[in-house]
Amino acid sequence: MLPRPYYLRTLYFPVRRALTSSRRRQISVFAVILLIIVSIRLLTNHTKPEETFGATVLVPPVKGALRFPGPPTYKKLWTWERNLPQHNLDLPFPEGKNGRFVKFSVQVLRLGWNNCFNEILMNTHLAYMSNRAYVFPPYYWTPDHYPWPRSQFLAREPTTPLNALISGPSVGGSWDEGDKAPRAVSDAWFDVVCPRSERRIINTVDVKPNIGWAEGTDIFAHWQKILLEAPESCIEIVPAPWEVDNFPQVFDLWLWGSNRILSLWESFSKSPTSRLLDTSPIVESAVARNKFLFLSRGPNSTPQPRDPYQRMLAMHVRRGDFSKSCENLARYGSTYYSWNLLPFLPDSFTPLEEGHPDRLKKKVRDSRSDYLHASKEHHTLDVLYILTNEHDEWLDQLIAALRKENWETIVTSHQLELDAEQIDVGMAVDMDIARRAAVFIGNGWSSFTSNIVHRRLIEDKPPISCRFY
Ligand SMILES: Nc1nc2c(ncn2[C@@H]2O[C@H](COP(=O)(O)OP(=O)(O)O)[C@@H](O)[C@H]2O)c(=O)[nH]1
Ligand SMILES: [Mg+2]
Repeated sequence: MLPRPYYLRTLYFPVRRALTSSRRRQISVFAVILLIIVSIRLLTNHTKPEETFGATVLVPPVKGALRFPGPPTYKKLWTWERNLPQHNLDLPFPEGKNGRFVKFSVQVLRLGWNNCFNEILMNTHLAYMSNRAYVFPPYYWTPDHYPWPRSQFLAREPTTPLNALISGPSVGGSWDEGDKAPRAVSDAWFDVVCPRSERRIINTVDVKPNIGWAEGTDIFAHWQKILLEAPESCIEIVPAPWEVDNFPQVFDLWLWGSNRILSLWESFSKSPTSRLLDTSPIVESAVARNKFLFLSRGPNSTPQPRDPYQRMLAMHVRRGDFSKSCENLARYGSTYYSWNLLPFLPDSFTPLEEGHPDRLKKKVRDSRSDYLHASKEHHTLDVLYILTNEHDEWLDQLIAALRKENWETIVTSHQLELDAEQIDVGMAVDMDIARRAAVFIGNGWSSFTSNIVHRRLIEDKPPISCRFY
């Protein structure tokens, strides 16, 4: 036998030595640890692929399980927001160091995005009508809605820059050409331009009792007068003590959930705050990236518009925490939420009914036929998009029922391919797809649905295309 080359001997003998006693124990421990890590990774992997419609469906994460990719840092976007051009003390009035500002420190935080969003928009409108710059905060997540578990939080409290979620005047975008109204500024800039010592503080406890449960337009006019007439540059509106008012917002939940909000539709829907509201570039990129999912899968002979959104019916299946909320809403005798109450929409409020899949199937069928019937051009609706915060058996039953209803393409939120930032703004991505769809069916009690309806109506989508179940 030929002698073993020297380098092999030196490699070989140490291993032989290692396999004795303690080294062998070390290797076994390492192997067990590796096995545990691999098993955890496999068990918590959120992308368990399933085959449906010939496409891979991504099963959403198990609650509390690790999610990959992890949360975004938004490092560049935070810097971009910090450097907005209106963050400049030298700008002429009504911007700059002598500008006019109003910060709504009463705005709801740590609630669903849409409860925050409708308030952000109405407060922007009020600031604009008072010739003051609106001060925008980041979005503070409620941990239950954040797409990642606590173990993956990058900060004690997750926040998202508002410019990731929306674009337009509410987040510092320009007003109409030639409009000299001051542009919105970030709350960090407000601290620079309006140090605490220079702020006039208005507590809602001194204002709200005077207007009580008035019409939306009266509440708006009351605040507008105060903000317009105040000579101070810097105003901060702070909440009444909790014991006095547990909904201390300027436009509070009692208003959003009642017909009193409707008197504001006329001015709000025509306002530049509504008209210039836009989709954020991050949301836009997520929608574009997933467009192929919606392209026609029907026969070539079917007359089809080339734009898949013109062939789409989108349905917001609001589940999860809402099953409980619905019981409460029924108990309080609550009506639809906000713009879902607009009287010219085809589906008016009916007392809460069980959201059975068969009822939703009928709603989809009727909404499709009502729309096609009312439509002057020849249309095809063959793409169904289900936007949802849930993946459970109930949803599977619904999809199975709808599959029998001649939909060539059925896609749900869980099939979207998204990177970390796009996952973070996932609700806005779903809302944007629903905004574009020819027909939208939503949950009348949901602010998520109501904000989709708002944008659809601003863009002149016909009322017959906005339905509720
Ligand atoms: N991506 C996505 N998230 C949803 C959907 N429905 C609810 N959610 C999540 O649940 C939250 C619901 O809160 P909110 O936006 O205030 O709407 P509301 O509670 O229905 O009035 C959203 O902000 C999302 O985080 C959905 O269809 N798609
Ligand atoms: Mg909510």
